Amino acid sequence: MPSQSIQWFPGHMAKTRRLISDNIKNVDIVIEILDARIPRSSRNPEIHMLTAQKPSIILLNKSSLADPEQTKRWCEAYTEKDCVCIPTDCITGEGISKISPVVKDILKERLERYEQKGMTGRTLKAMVLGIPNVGKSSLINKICKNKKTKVEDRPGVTLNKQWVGTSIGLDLLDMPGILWPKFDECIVGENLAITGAIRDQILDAEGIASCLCARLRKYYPRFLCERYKLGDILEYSEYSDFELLEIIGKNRGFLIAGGVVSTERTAVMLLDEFRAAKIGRITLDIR
Ligand SMILES: Nc1nc2c(ncn2[C@@H]2O[C@H](COP(=O)(O)OP(=O)(O)OP(=O)(O)O)[C@@H](O)[C@H]2O)c(=O)[nH]1
Ligand SMILES: [Mg+2]
Repeated sequence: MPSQSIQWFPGHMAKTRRLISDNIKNVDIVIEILDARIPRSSRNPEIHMLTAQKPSIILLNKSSLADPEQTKRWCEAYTEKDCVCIPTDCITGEGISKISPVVKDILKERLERYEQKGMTGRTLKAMVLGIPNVGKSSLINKICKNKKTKVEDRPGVTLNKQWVGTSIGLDLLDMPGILWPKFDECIVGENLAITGAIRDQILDAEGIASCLCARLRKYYPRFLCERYKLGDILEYSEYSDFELLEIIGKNRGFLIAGGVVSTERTAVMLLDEFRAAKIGRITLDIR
């Protein structure tokens, strides 16, 4: 299970940080993509250091999987004087058409300067940053309406930088996902694991699914009880999160020899169903 003591910093994270610092001077703006289901846990605490205070916009992506009320609150919280935050979804297309006008508005003084110098029609350049698997490459494909970058449902697909031209006056730089060396709180690591930003192969599925049970019973008990036929959540107040996972497996008939519940299969199922929003539209960082 991820915890403060575990270092999530494989070699390519160091390479990605170098890639950011080497290329940041060539861009006008940073598009920081957060996962709308974990707007706090998916925010890189190092980002300001790495991006040298470039203008930025924040996208809360995968918004169709997140709790709409929470997305609204997080957007308001992240929209400040120098920062605009919009919810987006690369599957439904929500918010995608707002990106270009917002970027041009933030950079309007720069655009005016270019115009005064006779450099009209200069394409703006944006670096797309965010944690692994958050949808950086998907966003670029959606904007350029073409499958220019490789997309897969696992973290660590994009391994190098890639410039992609678009028809909206914006060149986009796809980048590998970035995590940071140490999480300040266990919750951050757990949320990143639950949503799929950390390779499942290095995780303990039952531990992570138990963390998900903890969040769901606390914040979305009705969704949890409805999906897994649990009745009233209060009946389980004496049960640990792992015991609750066992009950879910029992109700689903995930049994092995001797009538024992396969908590491993149950864990994988619960994480899959959460990631596909089958339990409901859920946000794990509650505001
Ligand atoms: N539901 C939903 N799925 C999305 C969205 N954006 C991306 N995905 C899915 O998330 C997975 C990862 O997408 P990618 O675009 O490869 O993510 P990435 O940030 O480029 O990932 P890395 O290159 O590994 O860092 C794919 O299965 C996408 O289809 C979204 O807005 N909504
Ligand atoms: Mg990618």
